[in-house]
Amino acid sequence: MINKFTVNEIKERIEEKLLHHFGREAKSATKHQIYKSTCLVVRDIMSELWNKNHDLIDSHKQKQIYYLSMEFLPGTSLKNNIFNLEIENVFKEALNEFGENIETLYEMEPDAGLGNGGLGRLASCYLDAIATCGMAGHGFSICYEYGIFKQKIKDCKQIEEPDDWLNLGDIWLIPKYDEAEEVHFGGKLEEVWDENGKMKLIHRDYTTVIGIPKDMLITGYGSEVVNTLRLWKSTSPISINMELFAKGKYLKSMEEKHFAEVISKILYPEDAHVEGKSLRIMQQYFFISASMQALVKRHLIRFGTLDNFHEKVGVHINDTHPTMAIPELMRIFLDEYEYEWDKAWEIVCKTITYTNHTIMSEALEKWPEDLFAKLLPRLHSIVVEINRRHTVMLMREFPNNEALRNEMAIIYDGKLKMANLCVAAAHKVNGVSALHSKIIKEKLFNGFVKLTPDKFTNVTNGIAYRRWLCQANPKLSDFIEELCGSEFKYNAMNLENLMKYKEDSNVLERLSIIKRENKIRLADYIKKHNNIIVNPDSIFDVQVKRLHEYKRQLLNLFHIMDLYNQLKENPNKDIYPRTFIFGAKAAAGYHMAKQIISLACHLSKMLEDDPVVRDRLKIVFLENYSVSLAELIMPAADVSEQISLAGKEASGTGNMKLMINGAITLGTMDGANVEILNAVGNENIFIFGLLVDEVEKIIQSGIYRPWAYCHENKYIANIIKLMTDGIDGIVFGDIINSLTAGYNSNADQYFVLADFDSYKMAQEDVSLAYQNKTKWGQMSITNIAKSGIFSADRSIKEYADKIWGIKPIND
Ligand code: 26W
Repeated sequence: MINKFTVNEIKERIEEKLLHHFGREAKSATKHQIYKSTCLVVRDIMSELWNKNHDLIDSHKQKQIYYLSMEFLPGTSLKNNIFNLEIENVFKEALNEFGENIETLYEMEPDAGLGNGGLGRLASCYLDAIATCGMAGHGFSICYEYGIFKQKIKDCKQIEEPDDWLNLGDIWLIPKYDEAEEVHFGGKLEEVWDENGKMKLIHRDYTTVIGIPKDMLITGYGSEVVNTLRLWKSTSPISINMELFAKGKYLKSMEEKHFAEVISKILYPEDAHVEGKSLRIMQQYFFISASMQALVKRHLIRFGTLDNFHEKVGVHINDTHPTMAIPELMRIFLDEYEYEWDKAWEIVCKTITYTNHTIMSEALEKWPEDLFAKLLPRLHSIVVEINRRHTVMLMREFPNNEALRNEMAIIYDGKLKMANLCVAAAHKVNGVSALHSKIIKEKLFNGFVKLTPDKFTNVTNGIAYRRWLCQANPKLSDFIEELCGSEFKYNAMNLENLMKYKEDSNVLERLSIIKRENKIRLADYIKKHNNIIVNPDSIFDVQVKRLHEYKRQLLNLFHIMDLYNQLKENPNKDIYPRTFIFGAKAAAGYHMAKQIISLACHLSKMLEDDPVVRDRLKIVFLENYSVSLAELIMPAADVSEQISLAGKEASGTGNMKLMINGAITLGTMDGANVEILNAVGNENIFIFGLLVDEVEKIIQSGIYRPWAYCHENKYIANIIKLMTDGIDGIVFGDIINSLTAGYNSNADQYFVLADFDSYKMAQEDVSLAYQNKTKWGQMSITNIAKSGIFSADRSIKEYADKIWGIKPIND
């Protein structure tokens, strides 16, 4: 257990920070100063723990895991750290004595939004769980100066604004200037023969970029282990070229500095879509090279040799974005420590593990070889050699299957295929849900499975459920504690004790009151931000996630347009009131996604302007969906929309956050929805839509004719007509075209029209079920009770066991 502090101690510590950092006493300090001082006190407490367990780790010389990810989405830290350290009460009181409310301070903190969506948030949930489980595991990423853009909706269109989170957010970052690393770009390779007749490659004329670590300390719940998320900021060794400056070439004199600083300037707001951009390659290499050099140095200090590197260090690759860790470690072993290829390769393979997060072909990284070679000549030469050896092996194993060999190649058709490099090198590869892991084994990596079946495994995603339940939904969390005790905060499986109350009408009533209070809290936010008054007794039907066609926000909108058409045809139609809540950012260059946002917003206006429908149907599009906004939305949801085309959503994690807050899933047999169904049973979820195999069959046979639906299905025909006539005066031609265009075989790629009927029926079931209060309450409590398996603590224990081979520090 963590050291307990008295209110006075905390007060004194805050006063000390105010005085020494801001030259102020509490009575004259500004809110910002109090906020920052409070954060600094929490940071100190974490640092004290960090130092304590660092000594322990050093003395045990245990293996540590390094989780490499281009993205982390921590959201806010103050509330989370105070909760994890179980010191909220003393802070509350201490701040009270300064006349300050802790909640107000929580609200001041900007989100650290260094990620796009699921992949980044998962990385942050996992760091929380690693610390909670008492393990040594650290993150490495980039200290983006600008995180994921701030989304504004103006005239029903998405506008992107820069997110300068460091303004207040940097309070959590501890710069470590003396641990900076040099990273080299460009230049050329030269062959040099040494006196023993051995050829060495020398890298010359490169540009140097400096990586400066900014460390964020990571706490776990009820744990003394504090780990590190190391974020690298790029800078230049030369701030100004004085020679050029003296010649009056002012811009040129600062070119090198700009080149270096642009690397960590901004997060690519691209989700599940890659473009072969040189800045992205530089970002990847920058943080990988700095991280690997730092790891190797640290290992040498601890052990004096690299021979046991893989026994003490595990490097985990979060999707392919950090793949360069493989050739970069090879480079360090070969060039800097003069290892032989085979020995180096063996150690590297035993060090690397890899998680795949998507099978969408547009999201699989394939770098143009010429670009890669130009930016990273030494790494390129190493990948060429890895590929040469890989090809020899493939020739031996599959002599008669050229197609398979090409598919499995690391370099093919002028491209570096990063996923294949990962699978070739990693000793463990996993997918993120049972279904997804099955698909990667049967499809994407089938050739590799034939060679090394044991390499492949599954770890179903999980969430830092204390953030999503205890912190985001204190009323529900307190009620669970009242019923079942606090054990569920340590072991999520204990939520299952709630099943005892499934028939208890008082408990169900209390749950529905809590839900209503959370809906009112969200309704207040909606009133303030969207100026829409929503009815807390309507069904809150929620779809919050990145905007992507495969996630099918459009199918949701189709259903709403259908309801609208029905109400217009028969104003007396009995439709149970619904509030459809959307939150979604679209990648700035993703035209169709932006059109869909626009459609949602215009539809929202059209419904609101229509007195016949507005009390029964509402759309609320909440701008700037983020971790903090999610914390407000999840507790208020009745229905969780998880309606991706089967086979496309690797796992989903929003589905788990909504489930634990008592929302009922309306979903396809995709990703972790399948496991949610297994956990709660058929009667506590609404499943619809084509199955993976059915989708596959339709695609294979080439029989899909989306435009036929426009003639044969009157509901679809009416929706298309509505969109053609104009919604709030706008005709959404591109959307209509994308679904039905001519005889284009790509039309309706994600089977919106094929799944429409089935979705519509499931939605009718939802409306009916909701009107039976007891039944709905029982469904809801079952969902909460069965959500324990989706705890990130469970996922992390599986990673530790099956993939990383690590144990808690104190074991
Ligand atoms: C810029 C290229 C790019 C490509 C892919 C950026 C980001 C990606 C990610 C793989 C997208 C992503 O976030 N995938 C999601 O990962 C979650 C965590 O495993 C899963 O729950 C989601 O289903 C998956 O879409």
